[in-house]
Amino acid sequence: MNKKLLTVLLMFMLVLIAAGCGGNDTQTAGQKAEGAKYNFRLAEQHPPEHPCTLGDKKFAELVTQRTNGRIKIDVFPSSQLGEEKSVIEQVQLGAIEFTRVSSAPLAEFNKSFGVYTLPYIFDNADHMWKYLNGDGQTMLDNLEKSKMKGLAYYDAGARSFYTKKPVKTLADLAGMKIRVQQSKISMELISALNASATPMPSGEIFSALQTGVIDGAENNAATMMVQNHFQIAKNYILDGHQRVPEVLLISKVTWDKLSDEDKKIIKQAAMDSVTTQRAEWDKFENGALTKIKAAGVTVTEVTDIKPWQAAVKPVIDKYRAEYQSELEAIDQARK
Ligand code: BDP
Repeated sequence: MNKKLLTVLLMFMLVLIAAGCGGNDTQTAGQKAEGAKYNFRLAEQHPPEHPCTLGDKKFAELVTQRTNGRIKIDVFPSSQLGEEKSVIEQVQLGAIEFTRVSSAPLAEFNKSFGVYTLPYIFDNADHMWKYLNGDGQTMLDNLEKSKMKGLAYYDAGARSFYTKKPVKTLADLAGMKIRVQQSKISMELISALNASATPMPSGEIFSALQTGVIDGAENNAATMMVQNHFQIAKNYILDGHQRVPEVLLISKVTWDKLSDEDKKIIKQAAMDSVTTQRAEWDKFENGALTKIKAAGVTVTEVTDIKPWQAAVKPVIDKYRAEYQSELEAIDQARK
């Protein structure tokens, strides 16, 4: 083979190699290629065994399967890519392509999600899912205004208080410093219960409980267990004050780059992963409650929830006008 031909052949091979492993995004500018290759990241706050992470992984697996390996999504659990608020900011910029976050911090970026932080608006999981699968879907689409696109909801059960000192009644909460999500309405809810709201990222709760910066926090049993909070907060009162759904989302920067075909695959895979997350959720949440009881946590059922609902009613009243259309649709979903 002569030298010239060899050089041409070598150059051709180099071009082929470059096209095959061109980093995150191998499509040329402006081209919404059906066949573009991508390697995306998904930020998850929970550890690998948590139902949310299992849902994320199912989603990633379906996308890879349905694109024959053309789109790869790596799930980064345990807050490896940062806490929720900072992850959302990075998703807005397109620096992180996907995340699963709680609606509460999301509300600071898109106000309508604040409706999910209002207390006792859903009677149970069925009521919530009826809304999420109906009008709740429009809220996912409206995230585009905030440089994101909601793909699907995941379950997060109901949030209840866990404390170092026993809380048997509403009055026992008075004066306690309670960690809340970084959300305005959640803070007002705590104040309405005469406790003192201390917002902080989830990853700081364990040491804040240990050092006495806070007297308690509130969450579902799954989070209380996976974050080891049950080792310090030995009292759990099942008041179920909020049902704050999780949201799986994609950066609008990323979304806009995708071909219509890829958009369809991604949306459908996200919706299909909900079945996995919800099935895992039910098992995991029940198991977590059993485990924390076995670990010596006193679990108190609330026999009469009315005084709790009455105490936080001013919070709903304050926001009723702002969330009128969402609240009406939530009421409708009860029928
Ligand atoms: C859990 C959510 C998680 C939140 C956490 C919190 O799954 O996304 O970060 O609550 O309280 O239930 O911050």
